[in-house]
Amino acid sequence: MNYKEQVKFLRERDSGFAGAVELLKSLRRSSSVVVFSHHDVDGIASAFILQRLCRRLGAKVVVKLPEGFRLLVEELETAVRGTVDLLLISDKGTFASYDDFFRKAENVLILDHHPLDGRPTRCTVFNPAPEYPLGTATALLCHMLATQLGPTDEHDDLVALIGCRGDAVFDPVENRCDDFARPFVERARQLFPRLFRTRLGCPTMYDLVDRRRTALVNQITEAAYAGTLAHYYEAETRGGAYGPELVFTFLNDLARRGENPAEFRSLDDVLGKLPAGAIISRTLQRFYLDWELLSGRVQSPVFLGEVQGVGVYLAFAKEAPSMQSAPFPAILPHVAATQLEPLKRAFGHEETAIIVFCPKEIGVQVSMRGGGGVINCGQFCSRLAERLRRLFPPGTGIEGGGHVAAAEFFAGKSVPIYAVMRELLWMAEELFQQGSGSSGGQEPSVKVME
Ligand SMILES: [Mn+2]
Repeated sequence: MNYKEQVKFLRERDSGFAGAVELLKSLRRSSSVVVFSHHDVDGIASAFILQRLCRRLGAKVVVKLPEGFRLLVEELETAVRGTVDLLLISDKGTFASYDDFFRKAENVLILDHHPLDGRPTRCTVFNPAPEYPLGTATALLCHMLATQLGPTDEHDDLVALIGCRGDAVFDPVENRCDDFARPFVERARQLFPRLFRTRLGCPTMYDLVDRRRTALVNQITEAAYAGTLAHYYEAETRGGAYGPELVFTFLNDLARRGENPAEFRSLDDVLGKLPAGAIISRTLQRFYLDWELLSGRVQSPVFLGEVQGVGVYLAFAKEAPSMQSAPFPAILPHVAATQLEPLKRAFGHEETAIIVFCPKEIGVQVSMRGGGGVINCGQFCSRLAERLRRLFPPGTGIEGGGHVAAAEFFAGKSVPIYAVMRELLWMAEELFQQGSGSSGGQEPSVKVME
């Protein structure tokens, strides 16, 4: 099936997709739309595609990229006085509580690829996660809608590709691609062969297996990722732009500049000549320095045990100084993930998983990566949150969840470090005793993820 056929198939067979198309089609010239999208690369890419789509359909659109995963009612209240015709929530989870937002909007459309958290009944939901648990990004879902309601251009294509790369849907260096995204990624490869070409060079945060090679699309996506952190760096000096908005502005400026992305040969071609690109470039240099610093801190994780051939390791380390107040896995867990391959090779495991225990100024962040599909990182983190919530009063900011191979846990400052570590080690022991990462217990819901 090629991409066009896949979109047609979804239009005919997927009620969520069809519902989303109908809602967007009903937009009029006077319609007001507010888009709330996730602050990460995929979320920003989604917002870019949705804003252009809504404008093409004639609507007035406002984009918001607040930090954090779940859209909070206070954020909505502040952004929307009165009501809007359409509230679009992209890449921010599928929460049953989003049904409450109808008091601020005539219609609510959720575009998402995370495991469902309850079932919203009033919202229109396009989320293929139950059928395709791996392998898509919200930016791709947005691109599919834009394709159905067409026309799109090469900047929609480029940005959707960046969103997919940001969420590890494909890897040009390892030549890997998840099934659901394959038609789109293959089309993009034809359109932008230079972005996919493997080159020797400094590995990016996305080059986890072969640390000698990379590709331009990985470099662009890493620059965008670093850009989302800009306010943590610039805050120290001159109160710089909020990172996610900086990246969003940059993508729009790049589209306005009108060069064909197929012509890009280097990161400088992409970032150069634009003011926002210069700030992203500067942020990227700071990001590289922090990466160096943190590489030293996660060099020898502790071996905890093995489950069905999966070696489980624990790294205990501090985040970079500028990232102490970031309520998400800013840099350290990404650095730690580069240890998965070397540990596998050095100690002869079939697969590896790494748990990153990271006390910060604002609380404890635990991140989990890898697991080879045997250990479910998302389940592990949501259970850890569940256990700690039983021990501490509500309002202590304990949340956890995520995907099979990448998940997060967070507990606020009032939860002591030792309590999180104790529960974590108990859970690790249970994991080794059961000998399986996914058996037993009912599935708690998913609360936090990237
Ligand atoms: Mn995403």
